[in-house]
Amino acid sequence: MRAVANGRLNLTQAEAVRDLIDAQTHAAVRQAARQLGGELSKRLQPIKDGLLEIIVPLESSLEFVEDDLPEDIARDIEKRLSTLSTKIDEMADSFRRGRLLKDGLRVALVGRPNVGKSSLFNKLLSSDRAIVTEIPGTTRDTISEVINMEGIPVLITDTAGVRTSPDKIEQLGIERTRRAIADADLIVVVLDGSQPLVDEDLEIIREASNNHCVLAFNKSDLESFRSSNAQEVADNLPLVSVSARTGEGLDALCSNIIKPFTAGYLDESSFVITNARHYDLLRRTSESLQAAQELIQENVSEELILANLYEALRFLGEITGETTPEDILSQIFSTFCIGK
Ligand SMILES: Nc1nc2c(ncn2[C@@H]2O[C@H](COP(=O)(O)OP(=O)(O)OP(=O)(O)O)[C@@H](O)[C@H]2O)c(=O)[nH]1
Ligand SMILES: [Mg+2]
Repeated sequence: MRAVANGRLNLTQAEAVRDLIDAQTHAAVRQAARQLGGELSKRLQPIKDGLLEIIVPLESSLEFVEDDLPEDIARDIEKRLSTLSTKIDEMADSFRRGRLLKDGLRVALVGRPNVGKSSLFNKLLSSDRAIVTEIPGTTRDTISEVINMEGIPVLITDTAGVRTSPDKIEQLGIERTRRAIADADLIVVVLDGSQPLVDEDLEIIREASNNHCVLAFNKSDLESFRSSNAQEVADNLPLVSVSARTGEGLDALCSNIIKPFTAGYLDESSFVITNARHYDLLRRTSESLQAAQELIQENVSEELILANLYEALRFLGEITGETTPEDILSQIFSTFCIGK
């Protein structure tokens, strides 16, 4: 990390320091460290250079050519712009995973009383955080803890079992369960697989299936366990058999929890955009590049095309906080010979 050693950080590196402090998992630390090492700026540089290589001939043609851009040059510029915007779009798209690494997911464990939500919660945390008893209605208040699922920080919430209860405290707890359901990115409906499903289970499944959800058939260690009875009620929902007692099926549960959000692209080694400001500027860069491409196709004057290209450069410069349009201009004319 030479950039740190010589004591000067650019904007993205300063942002990385903040991310490093906030990081909740090793994967988030790794991404922040890469950004601190200047990786984002290094990845942006060839794109900026590529843009300058388009801007310079366009500027010179503005000065020396009276007519429209020659057809072959226009097609060449169009091709280069499309390559650059593909690169930008790839970087911007990585924000989906980057946001996940940084902000994580909210997952609520929901179900009838006594199905084993708190037991599962404790097993996932590897600690006896929540009270577990054989008495239905044990959990009164929601409790949340962050756990690491394949590099993603997951805020997992144990909730009060859902049922109609005359008990005032339990009713308040169930209200909080409803709030946790509303806040969750995904709901794990916990079911007691050692018993036939009842109407309340079906009602909870129906409600949860409006959101991302996974059905966890718990107590797979018991003789009377059967997960098959759920298939007809929810044949399109992901379903896992688990035992909070033995820990069986927990890995499968975790991978089903993160699957809808990672869509199979969990590549630890790839660099990702983790910052909403960077994402926003990349999107805007891409829009400017697309606008420039359309103008070239329409044979519009070079000035208008250039305006979009300068705008794209400015957005990229804003990411690292290094460049202003004036700097870029003087840079162009000092480092490129345009044949004057
Ligand atoms: N055999 C077996 N028993 C379990 C398992 N998970 C939970 N239990 C038992 O089921 C009972 C209820 O467990 P809890 O974790 O308190 O259930 P809960 O869903 O949190 O219940 P409420 O807080 O009342 O809504 C306890 O006696 C647990 O020991 C399991 O995987 N296997
Ligand atoms: Mg409980």
